[in-house]
Amino acid sequence: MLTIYGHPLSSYSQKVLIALYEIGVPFTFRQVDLGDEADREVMASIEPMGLMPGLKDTARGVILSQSSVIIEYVDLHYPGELRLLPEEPDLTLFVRQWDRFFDFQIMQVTQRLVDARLFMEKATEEPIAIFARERLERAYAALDHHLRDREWVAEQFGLADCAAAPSLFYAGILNPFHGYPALSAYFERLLARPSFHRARTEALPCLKYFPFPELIPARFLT
Ligand SMILES: N[C@@H](CCC(=O)N[C@@H](CS)C(=O)NCC(=O)O)C(=O)O
Repeated sequence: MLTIYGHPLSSYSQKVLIALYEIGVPFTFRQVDLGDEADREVMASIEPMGLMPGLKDTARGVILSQSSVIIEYVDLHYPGELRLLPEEPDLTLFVRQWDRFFDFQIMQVTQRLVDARLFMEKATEEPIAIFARERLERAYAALDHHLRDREWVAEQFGLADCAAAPSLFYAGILNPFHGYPALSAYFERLLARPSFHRARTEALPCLKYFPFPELIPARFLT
């Protein structure tokens, strides 16, 4: 009934996979290779820019993109025991706010470092990398403060934590969490979460394509 289009290495795809594993809903994963023209067309038929992930729900005739929207959709129509968005509207806003924080302040900034390495000359890469690392440090400080007395971003594990896991995984490889004890402890809790462990394990064969292989800690390679 549900098909997720994405790639195991893609952070936004992982975010959705983590959510679906948490919810416990059955689905098919259709791996998309954006280097392949036919697959690019498939993705463009789901998301206007051809970005992953996407969702098709044949039972309800729904096609959706945007990781957060997909997760909200599945949480609403195929709820599991653990709800990833709170019932209470004000609490939902709080969770959405932090979900966007991880997407915009962690993942997008990390993506700049990756794009600069992949697509730019060394002389152009360097100033972009300095700026991106400064942004990450600011975001880490904000998260460290927020997570001082919390197990998860909100009262219980939810949407924002699904966004946090892959974005912090990649950000932490490029710019480790030195000097942020609450953030480091939170990241260890995310690593121990079975849903994230499963998504990471599925991505292992592709991790060699990450453009900073020398920075990947050994414990992430098994
Ligand atoms: N806001 C989107 C971001 C989607 C996105 O940037 N996906 C990346 C993969 S992680 C992508 O498809 N990149 C391919 C490209 O930029 O051409 C979401 O939350 O789903």
